[in-house]
Amino acid sequence: MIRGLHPSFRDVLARGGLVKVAGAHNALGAVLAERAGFHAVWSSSFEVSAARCLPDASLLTMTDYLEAAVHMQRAVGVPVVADCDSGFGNELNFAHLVHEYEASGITAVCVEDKLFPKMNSFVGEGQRLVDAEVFGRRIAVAKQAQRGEDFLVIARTEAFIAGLGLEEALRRCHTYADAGADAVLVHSKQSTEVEVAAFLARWARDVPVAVVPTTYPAWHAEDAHRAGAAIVIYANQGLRAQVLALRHTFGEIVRAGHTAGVESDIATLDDIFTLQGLEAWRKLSR
Ligand code: SPV
Ligand code: MG
Repeated sequence: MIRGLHPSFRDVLARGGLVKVAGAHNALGAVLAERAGFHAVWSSSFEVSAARCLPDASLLTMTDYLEAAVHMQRAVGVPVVADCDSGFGNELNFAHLVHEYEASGITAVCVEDKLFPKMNSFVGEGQRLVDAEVFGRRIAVAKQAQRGEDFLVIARTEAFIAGLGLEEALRRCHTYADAGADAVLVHSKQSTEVEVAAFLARWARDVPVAVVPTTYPAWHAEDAHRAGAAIVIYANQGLRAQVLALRHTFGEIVRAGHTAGVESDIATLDDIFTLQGLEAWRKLSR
């Protein structure tokens, strides 16, 4: 059942408190994230690519990512934050993506300052970034392109991922905030939160900061909030959980020759019917 109106991501941020976001790649994952209590869903380029067994390397098109984000947004009553990679090109592509996502009911996009085509942040070394001023101009164009007040643009820096250090991460985020970014996302692949916490300790702007604790999993959300983060994104844990669950279940069925041994580890059909919103659909034909 297509859900009704959802709040914008800006509304959710304005409520105050830490905004917890879970990554997903389809409507079912988004619904499960919402039901678990997440305030928003991250339409993850990593997950959307992995769901097609492709690397997160700018192989899919903006249309592919938009379609995935829209499927998620239609299924949930919380806002979807659309991961738009490095913006699919130059400032014209930034304007186009804002037009398309906003017109499709998505209220927040995130663009990162890596060169197109990009590679996932956790793959290898030598990530290369767009010049900060060029990226700042793209952010300004993205902000000019939105039609409504509500639409929110998150500017993500990959300065730490590229090994450029704290001063460069700060310089870039100041440039993007000056250009009109509504929030910044500071990504890191360190095994602790130290790098990101150092950024937060120096960030004095009235522009919310998002963090993605993938490689520093022990950082408690409330500690991230106390350190100054406004948004915490659990970008890919759902996908990784699904891989282990499927591998276990399929392996057991092949091994045992029947499904009795996995029944208690898998959802009931009634559970799936509920997630499908079956009751509401059945009422339509009564
Ligand atoms: C994603 O989930 O696609 C992200 C976060 O952009 S990361 O995979 O950590 O780059
Ligand atoms: Mg991504």
